[in-house]
Amino acid sequence: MPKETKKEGEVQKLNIKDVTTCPATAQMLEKAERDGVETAFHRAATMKACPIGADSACCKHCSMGPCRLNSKDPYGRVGVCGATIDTIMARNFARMVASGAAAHTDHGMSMLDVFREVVNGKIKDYTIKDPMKLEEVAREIGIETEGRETAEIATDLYKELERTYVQVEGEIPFAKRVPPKTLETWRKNGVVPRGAMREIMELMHRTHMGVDQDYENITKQCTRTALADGWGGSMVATEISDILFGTPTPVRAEVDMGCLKENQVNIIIHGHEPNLFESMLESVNDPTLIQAAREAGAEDINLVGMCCSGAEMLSRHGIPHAGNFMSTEAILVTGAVDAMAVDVQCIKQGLAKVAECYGTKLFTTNPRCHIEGAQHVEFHEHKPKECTDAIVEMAIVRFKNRQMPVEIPRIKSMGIHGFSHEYINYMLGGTFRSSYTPLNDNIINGRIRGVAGVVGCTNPRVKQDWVHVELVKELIKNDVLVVQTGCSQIALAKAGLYSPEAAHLAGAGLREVCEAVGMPPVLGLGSCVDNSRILIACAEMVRVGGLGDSIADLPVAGAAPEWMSEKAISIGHYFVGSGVYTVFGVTFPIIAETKFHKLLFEGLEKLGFGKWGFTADPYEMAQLMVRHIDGKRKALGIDKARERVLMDMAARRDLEAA
Ligand code: XCC
Repeated sequence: MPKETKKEGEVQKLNIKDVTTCPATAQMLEKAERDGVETAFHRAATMKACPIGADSACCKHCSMGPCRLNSKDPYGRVGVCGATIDTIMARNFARMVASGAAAHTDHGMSMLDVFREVVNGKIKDYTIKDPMKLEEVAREIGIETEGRETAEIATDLYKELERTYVQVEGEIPFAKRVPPKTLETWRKNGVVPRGAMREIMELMHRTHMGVDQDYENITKQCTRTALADGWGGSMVATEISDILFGTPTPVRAEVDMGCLKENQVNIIIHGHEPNLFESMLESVNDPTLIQAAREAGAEDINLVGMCCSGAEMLSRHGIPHAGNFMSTEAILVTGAVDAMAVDVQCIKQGLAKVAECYGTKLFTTNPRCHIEGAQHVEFHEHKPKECTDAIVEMAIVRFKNRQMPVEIPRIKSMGIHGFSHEYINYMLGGTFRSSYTPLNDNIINGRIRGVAGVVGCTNPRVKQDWVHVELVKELIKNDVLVVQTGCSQIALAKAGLYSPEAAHLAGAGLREVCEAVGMPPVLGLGSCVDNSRILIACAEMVRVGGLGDSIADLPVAGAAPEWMSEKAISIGHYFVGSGVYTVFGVTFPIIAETKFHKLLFEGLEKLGFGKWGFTADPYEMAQLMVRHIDGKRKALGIDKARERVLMDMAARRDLEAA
């Protein structure tokens, strides 16, 4: 990464245009450097990634090591215990999956805890906002709903979904949603999850020193654990959040740092669990607190989201979103943030220092996540407003005593968000015949070539947002409909791809569908746990028919072009386990051409699963995905239809030119 030399007492200067394509973040990085404030971008420039760790050629699971193998000669030696490179890499990879799955599962469990207490009447501040969805989910997993009270169904649903976590034998409840042929593949390979806790525990055990030392067998449990995340922990998080807080429907909303307002008390919520954010939404609308803000000289209270809880609230309520993972420190540099409240996951410890530099109050709220230097105000689901009211009050005090000049980038982008699986169903099929049939039909007739999920983080090792945006532009140009979640969704929203007008960037076929339905060519589904909406959409595409019998038959692909977290690896692996070709960017933590690498990139597909792919280049990534989609179209015998449409497209172009 090009950089200038650092003088004593100064922050390492970056070539900012090399590290981000987000203009607001760039503006704030320049200011940070003027102010002598360091961010993760600066630390990434001065801290070279460990080359041994990057290749996963290091084992530190016991104190006979840590053992370092040589990634240039991976089979040249083994660890002290005799562990081969394949065992070491498989164990490291599996532990990333275990950690990522644990994060989503613990999040889902928290949602289920709230649901239980709402159902038994102990929590009064939240209610069941979407009883229709409650019934649908209950019906799908075999709970009787006919003529029963919502409370009764909810009690049964709680008991049933609890099995997702604690069950020790059998299959998790949402296995019932998996297309039969995909489920058959899972059963044949012994990877149907029993309960998420059991799978994660067993994976941690098997990757302990001296237990599972066969990379293929480790991968099996790794797949089972990842599936327990996608079809378990994450899916429960999404479904329960929809039931409690409402299922998203399309909503216009603004994204980027320009959502901050100079004359208002600005409060940012950053993290993952929607209950904190929902309560904050109540607090900022409390007339007493609004009055207090006005008395302090503010025009109002401005609530804004970041990262995944932001993406979720953007989808569900149209709350403005200020930016993705690599902008969380940069936004504090505006000096305009009066409080940032965080809960769990993707909260950089570096936030504490930047917040201190600008006098921003940084609050941790979850017992799982304290940060040295941040003020902890614990959030209790039974009395949620105690925490969020207190944070608003302290934000007002900070507003009143703002010490520094405020600089807010005047950049924001309007788009449409909130495309849940349920709404896609309705949007494509209409009120009285809601169905995925039109989607499948348009794929079969070739207007839409296929569907791609582009998701995941941003990472200071690559130019922020650039890989996401270039990849998605390439895909839609090639008539691939893109669905998104998390920080990737925010990257594209900032780039303006969430407006229906962005349809002109799509190929003729996709453009036609978008214009007919009035939708953007890129659909945002929410946060990272909401990747489970993509799984449900895939299952629905199989169920509707015409595109094969299993998810592995569908002309679909996935990508996380700028991933950084272990959760991303778990997500990637549950898509692969479900039958989807999934391409990651940045770097892949496995040595190419080893046996374990071949298993992930080729072998799993032969067993009926999907497979992994890797390239850091967005154009090559698009090519890999489009080629895979075309291969699936060919196997389904619908490639001819596509050719016909291509001719139609050419004919239309001639017409347009005439
Ligand atoms: Fe985190 Fe979820 Fe990644 Fe963004 S996309 S950096 S995991 S906030 Ni979820």
